[in-house]
Amino acid sequence: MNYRIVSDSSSNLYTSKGIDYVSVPLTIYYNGNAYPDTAGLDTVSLIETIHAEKGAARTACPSAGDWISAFEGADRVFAITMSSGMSGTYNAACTAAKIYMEQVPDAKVFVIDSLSTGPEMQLIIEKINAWYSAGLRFERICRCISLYQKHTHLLYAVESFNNLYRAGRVSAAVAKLAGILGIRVLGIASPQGTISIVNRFRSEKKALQGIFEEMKKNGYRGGKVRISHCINEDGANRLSSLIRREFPRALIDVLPCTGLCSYYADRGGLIIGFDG
Ligand code: X90
Repeated sequence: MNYRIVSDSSSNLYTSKGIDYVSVPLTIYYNGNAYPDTAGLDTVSLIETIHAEKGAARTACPSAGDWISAFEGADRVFAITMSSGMSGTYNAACTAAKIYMEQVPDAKVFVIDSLSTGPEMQLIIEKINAWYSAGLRFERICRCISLYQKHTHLLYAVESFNNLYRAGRVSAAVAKLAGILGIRVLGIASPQGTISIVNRFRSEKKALQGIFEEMKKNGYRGGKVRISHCINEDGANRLSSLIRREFPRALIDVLPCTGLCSYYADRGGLIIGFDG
């Protein structure tokens, strides 16, 4: 049996160790150019350019055809998508799974709506890998993943909701919360996989403390934390230290956001996935 994990690029992972892994890019369109969110993208330079030019970009999710191409050659596929509450990528993956299973009758594709994005998708991908290495069968992993998702969470602290507002993903009222210089807004992925606001802070230091408090409120007890940052490695590292002060054995990993999450989390943004 040929197993594969396929996720859209909002997972921030272009590659992954373990089972065969393929990332399906979302695309950023800016100034008449298409920037697929692939390993070839210079994310930092694109984000800095959009900022410097005060420009507006738009994004598009992969098509069902893109997902099918990523499935090809595999008989057992775990397809992990960004929240269906935020993007059409989940619907595209479901259509692709249906077509692929008709075309390849022995193949099985399990589509997972992360109801989240970035680092929470990363946690799911790592878990599938761990269970696969432990020899669990496909159906068993599918059942276990649905249970695991009840124990993972996503928080984000951003300085701007501009791009999410432009894309119609947050209301004008929510966008205004982050509109004041220096203010950080802390949000959580709601159970429906949409943006929900938790609090506002006047400095990054307070925001980091706020993130940590919110993590504990959501059951964090020293387990896995995956932090993705948009041009803010310092902030991500400070959050790691804060967590380690209380939970010295915490399993923390810091990664830069790739294109899609960078564009929406915007400069300074932190996205945190954890289990608890
Ligand atoms: O289909 C598309 O073009 C993509 C649209 C995606 C819009 C949302 C991206 C969010 C990225 C920002 C904070 C995390 C919010 C997560 C809530 C579930 C990251």
